[in-house]
Amino acid sequence: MSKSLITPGPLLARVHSPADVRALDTEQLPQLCAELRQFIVDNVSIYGGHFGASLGVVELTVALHHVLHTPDDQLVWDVGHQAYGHKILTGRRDVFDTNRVYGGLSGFPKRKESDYDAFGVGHSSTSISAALGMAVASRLKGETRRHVAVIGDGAMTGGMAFEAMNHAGADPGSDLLIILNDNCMSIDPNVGALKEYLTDITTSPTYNRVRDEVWKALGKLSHFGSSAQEIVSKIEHSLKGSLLKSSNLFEALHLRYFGPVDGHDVQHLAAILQDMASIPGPKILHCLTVKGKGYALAEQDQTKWHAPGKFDKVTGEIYKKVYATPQPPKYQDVFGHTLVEIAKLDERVVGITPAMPSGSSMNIMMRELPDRAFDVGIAEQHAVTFSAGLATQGMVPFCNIYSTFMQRAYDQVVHDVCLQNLPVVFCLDRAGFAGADGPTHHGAYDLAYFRCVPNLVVAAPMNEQELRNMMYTTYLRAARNQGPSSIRYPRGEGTMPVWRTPLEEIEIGRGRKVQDGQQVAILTIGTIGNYVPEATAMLVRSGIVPAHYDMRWCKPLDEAMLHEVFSTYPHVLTIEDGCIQGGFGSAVLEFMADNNYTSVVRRLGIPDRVVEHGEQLELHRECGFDPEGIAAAVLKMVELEPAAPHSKLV
Ligand SMILES: Cc1ncc(C[n+]2csc(CCOP(=O)(O)OP(=O)(O)O)c2C)c(N)n1
Repeated sequence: MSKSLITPGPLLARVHSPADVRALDTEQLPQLCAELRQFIVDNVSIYGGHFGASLGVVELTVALHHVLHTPDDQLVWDVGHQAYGHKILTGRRDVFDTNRVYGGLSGFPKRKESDYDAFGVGHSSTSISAALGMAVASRLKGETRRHVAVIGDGAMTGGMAFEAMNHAGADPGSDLLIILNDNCMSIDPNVGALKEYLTDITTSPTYNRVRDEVWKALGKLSHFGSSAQEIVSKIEHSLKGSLLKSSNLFEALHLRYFGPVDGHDVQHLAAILQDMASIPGPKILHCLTVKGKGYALAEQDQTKWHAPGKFDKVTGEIYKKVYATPQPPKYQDVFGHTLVEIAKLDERVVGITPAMPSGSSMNIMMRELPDRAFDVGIAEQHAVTFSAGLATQGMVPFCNIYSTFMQRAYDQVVHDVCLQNLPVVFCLDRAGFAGADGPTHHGAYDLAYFRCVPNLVVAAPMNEQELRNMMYTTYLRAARNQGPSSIRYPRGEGTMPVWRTPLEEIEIGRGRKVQDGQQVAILTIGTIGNYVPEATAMLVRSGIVPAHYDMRWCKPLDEAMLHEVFSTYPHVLTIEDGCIQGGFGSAVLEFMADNNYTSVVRRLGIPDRVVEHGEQLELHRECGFDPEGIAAAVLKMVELEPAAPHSKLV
């Protein structure tokens, strides 16, 4: 049972499910909004999490739950980081203090968590496709349900959203409402021509006049019952006119466009949503909102308050640990600064990020070399092929994509970059367990999905110095037109307070022996190797001194080093913060089989199941590769699994 420190306001306290929101008079909705907003502020300030996005959709959330009959009606949130209000109104208020905590609520909508979470999300731009699928299913089954996708202007820049609208516009029989939650922000300021377009519609006097007339007419719709369809057609023809229609992007895709409307006027929103229920077919409602609405600091610095961490809700001070001595940097910052250093050596170097300038620290290059760093919007596929295009012209692109989001762009990596052997450097941030964001964000699969791709070399540094040297080495590989490379590193801080080491070229496919030992060799890839000294200290107490190899490259493997390992050690343990199937450990097993060695090999890594959210260390522990888990695995191997009498088959 959770012991939340937060007391909901009196009206919110009476809301146990959306039925209670539906039962309210519309005059009570503003108060519910105020209490819901306060509850979110109270909660996130104490327990952390995403912030500004949920504050921005408080009115939309309340209006939707007042009008829709969820869970029969299907409400799909895009990305889902803005769905805190939805969670609180749908029966999870009293356990909301467990949000994003190990064993607690997920920070994103999740089907397994609640019937009200119609679709699991985390990655952006999926909501329209999913809601359209639901709408078509309802049509085929003869059910009358409403289907609503709520998508931000940032998520709307993703290609999938357009693929889905293109399809939806050609399916007039499906009841789909897309709500465009337009706050002009992604995590960083939204970018691109679509943003300009949405601003144009918002400020165009013609649109605003038309909008007012449409709403006036719409207000009367409910009285006309079955003739609503006819009235809608009349509205469309008489008010919008063909010129206006073809100049509206959404209308051109055959989606009826309504708006823009004030997304903070809850009573008006509820009335509009009610009216729109009578309008059949695919349609879009353009709502204008302010990210961080109601918490002044969050409105002013929307990027900082996207997910600020815990803070003092009165002063707005974001709590940061204070240390007496210099601390190691975040890996993302090592990437950001090192990229600028390399870019200053060679003007062909450019940086690409799909909507993560702050998260990846590409913003450092965007500030220092603005002409050579590109935020392309939430468009991972485009980011990769755009990089490929740059590479064909002799540029040296560093394309930084979180490991989990790179899943989106796999075909582009294979087809556009690697088959053509183009010199793009991929930097995969948030590799391994992402932590509190959970399974939608864990960077579990990249070692496995990249090591099978021809021409690509696959690296993972154990510390900051290795990251810098790998960036420099893969830069040289790209500058010499020798092919594509990838480097993965995790979320969070490294281990070296003094990290600005001289850039050195290192040998591709050459590992590093960290420590000699007997009986057992531990082979690690990436930063998980930093657990080995602690595990070793535990093992030494049991009389076991394992050797440790930091393999550095998952592809090509250091075969000379593996020959040394397999001909010396009867027991070999591989460790990776990545999926156990097909990853680094699998590569080592393949080597062993191909070369007829017979050591006992055990692999630690992310198992073949969905691992939920929690602190990175908690998840490593759960999966048995925290320091204790590593020590236990070595002990078990040595004590219970005697090695074969011959270490090499003849
Ligand atoms: C495929 C993918 N790429 C990147 C992200 C990271 N991300 C999470 S929220 C977000 C911004 C979304 O902006 P918007 O849809 O406008 O919502 P807002 O936060 O402004 O409410 C981004 C880029 C993601 N979730 N999915």
